Amino acid sequence: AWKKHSAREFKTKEEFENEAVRHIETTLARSLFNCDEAAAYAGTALAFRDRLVIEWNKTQQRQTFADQKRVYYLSLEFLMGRALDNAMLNVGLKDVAKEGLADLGFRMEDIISQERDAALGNGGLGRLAACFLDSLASLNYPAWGYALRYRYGIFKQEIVDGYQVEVPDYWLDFNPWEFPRHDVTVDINFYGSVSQYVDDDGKQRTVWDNGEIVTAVAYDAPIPGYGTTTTNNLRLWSSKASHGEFDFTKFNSGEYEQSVADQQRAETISAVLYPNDSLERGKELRLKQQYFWCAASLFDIVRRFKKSKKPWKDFANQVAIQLNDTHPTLAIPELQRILVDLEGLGWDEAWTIVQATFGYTNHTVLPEALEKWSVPLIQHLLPRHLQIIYEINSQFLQYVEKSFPKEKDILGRVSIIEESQPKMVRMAYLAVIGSHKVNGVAELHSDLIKTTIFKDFVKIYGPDKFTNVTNGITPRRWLHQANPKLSELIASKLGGYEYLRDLTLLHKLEAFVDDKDFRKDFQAIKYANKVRLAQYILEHNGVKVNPAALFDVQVKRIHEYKRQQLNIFGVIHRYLEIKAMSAEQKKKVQPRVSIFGGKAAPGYWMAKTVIHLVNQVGKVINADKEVGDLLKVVFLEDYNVSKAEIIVPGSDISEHISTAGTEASGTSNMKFVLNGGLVIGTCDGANIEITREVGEENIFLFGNLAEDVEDLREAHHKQGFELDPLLKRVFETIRSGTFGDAGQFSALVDSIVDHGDYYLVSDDFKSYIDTQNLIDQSYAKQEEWVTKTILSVARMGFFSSDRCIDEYAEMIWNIEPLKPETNG
Ligand code: 26M
Repeated sequence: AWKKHSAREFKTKEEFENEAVRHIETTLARSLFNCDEAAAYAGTALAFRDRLVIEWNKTQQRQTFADQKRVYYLSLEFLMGRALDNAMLNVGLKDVAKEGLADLGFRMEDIISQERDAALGNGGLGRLAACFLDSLASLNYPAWGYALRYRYGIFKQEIVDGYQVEVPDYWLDFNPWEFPRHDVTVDINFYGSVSQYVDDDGKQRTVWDNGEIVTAVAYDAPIPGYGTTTTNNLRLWSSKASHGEFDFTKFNSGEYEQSVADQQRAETISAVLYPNDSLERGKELRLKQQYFWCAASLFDIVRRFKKSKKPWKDFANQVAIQLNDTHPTLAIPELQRILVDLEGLGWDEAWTIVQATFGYTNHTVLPEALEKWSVPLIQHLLPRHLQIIYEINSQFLQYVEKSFPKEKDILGRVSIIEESQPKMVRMAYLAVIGSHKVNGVAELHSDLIKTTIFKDFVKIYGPDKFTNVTNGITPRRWLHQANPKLSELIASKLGGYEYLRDLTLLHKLEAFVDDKDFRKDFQAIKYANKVRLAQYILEHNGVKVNPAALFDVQVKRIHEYKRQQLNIFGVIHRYLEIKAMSAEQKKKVQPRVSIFGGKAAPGYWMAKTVIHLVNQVGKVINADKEVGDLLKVVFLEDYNVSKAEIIVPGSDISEHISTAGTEASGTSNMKFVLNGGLVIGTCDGANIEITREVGEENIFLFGNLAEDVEDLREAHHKQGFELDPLLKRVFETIRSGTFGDAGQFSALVDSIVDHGDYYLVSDDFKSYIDTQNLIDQSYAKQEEWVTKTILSVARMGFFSSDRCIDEYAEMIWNIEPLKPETNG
């Protein structure tokens, strides 16, 4: 009797309306008389959710019975954005829903924009994890994501008087996409003590207990694939006091306040996403988050494995765990602890399993971003794990000593423990030692980690432990969803949407590069997307921009290494040039709109100064009648995934201008090109591979190369350097107070003039300006420009996250897809 599910299928708009209305009236208990956009969103979301849930259950059942290897992606961040549009497109019934909503008096865009972004991430690393989930499901890989269910995601950015102000992002008011699993809980231990005893078999055993216990509760979200019924799971852990709401023993004995305080203390663990994306600050709560999440996830994974009744030696044939950066590195000593202390395996046997299970992805070479935790802090919070880390280190160092008996210094260099005051645990080294594969995220980056931070480890383990998997993006969200008109035009030429499942098929577009109608349509779509972006800018910034101008976009986290300062100094230079022109000369200027967006970490003063400068420069230039439409400058508030979906399709040129060797990959560069924009960039990260794919005539590269950066910095230090004269003029303008009190910007200017210009802004300035001028000339030749953009789109197939996931699956995880049964 329980064999059949009662799937609420709908195929027609009438059936969709029935489902949506049923949810509005019964699930939400609302009368249709006051059905507003929020209610219409809820009804639509719940109707599609029903569809997903059925497939989700089936997928999980199928994966359990199939008895094959699964991959678990451990990431503290999943920057998912909105779910409804994605769900509608994946189920394939967006048009049906659109007609149904129209009958009910609503426009699809308005309904979609009711949803709050799931903003559980900072930037590139978190968005990559989200693209990976989409690809894993679309390619039918059995995969789960594990993260924390933050009550507050990345803060909302408000710009007040030109300054960034952080506002909390409480996103859980109404979230139809998550399912609380109050029956799936794990008790997590902190602090306490370690003791030893001899068990019944005479074996020496270690126990860790008597600490503080916090309970992890699972919340699951369905991850639907595109063009398949496979629906994977994203499991988010929420923390709560282990004794439930509050402790009644304490309550009854008058310790009510303490009881509530305990409850809050527990809930604090999953309360908020840390908003840094580079600087490591060593806060205890952050370490608690990491352990809480790693321990809950591993318990869950091991519990699932144990249900299969397989011997432990099969563990790594059933389980692959990928560490997204070093944030989940504690999973390594945790699995070793489970195997040795709880399951009674021998150390070596356990360690073999651990190494075979984990893979580690590195996302940065910036020294200030490499995670380190103080030994006393770990000793206090996780005493057993510290012992295990020391044992791992001791065995590793013995091995190194044996292999390199003559090298005195190597042991100190590669030790997991840095002999500083206090001692520190180097998490990246632990991650390398505990994994069977380590990968970088673009070719240059993967080469760099082998010659810099992990150089000694390449010697110790050999080069095969280190590999590259160049990042990718999902074409479903970043083309089909964000740019439906372009996606449709491409489908009309390629004979359908199959290219969304195999992006290399885009190469067939090259055949249409001279097709007049196609070019016209392609250009018209770009223009329409720019009109939409112009409307957005008018609404949110009150600045009227001309959609025929060249739209120049730099949207990403604000960081000195990403060099938004280079961009805004370039804008000031452009302004000065225009101001010096005669009316005749001005006629030849290519009008431009400079668009900035991105969040600064709340404690990162230099980054906040850059935001302030951009806003001040915009205020002056936008009001200058002599400049008019020739130059406009806007800073778009609160850049996030759903805003990227509007901004990316509306760009002509986007800036990816990090100091060479600092940006591991970059992924928005791929999104912009896929949407018919071109790139101005340095020879850094994935820009290099984009150049290889689209051809160097279709990208605007400039600046010094990674291999020269070190020497330039040294030269700055030893003999000082001559400031670029054009940049000097820019600084003089700032100092003269043109953009308000110059004191506000002195730290920024001084970092270049007086403090060695670590990010080589001055060294690259001339080359940047020249390249921007080249772009103006190139854009003026519209036919050539359109050719460049079409060819570029046609050549972007490589950058699908599907390719990327297939590479991980084959090289690192050794897993196979599990295809759902297909009908007919
Ligand atoms: C660290 C400590 C405490 C709190 C937060 C952090 C932290 C959080 C996120 C550190 C780094 C974080 O992300 C870094 C990141 O986004 N890296 C980017 O990863 C992308 C995907 O691989 C690359 O494309 C980018 O080049 C890289 O900067």
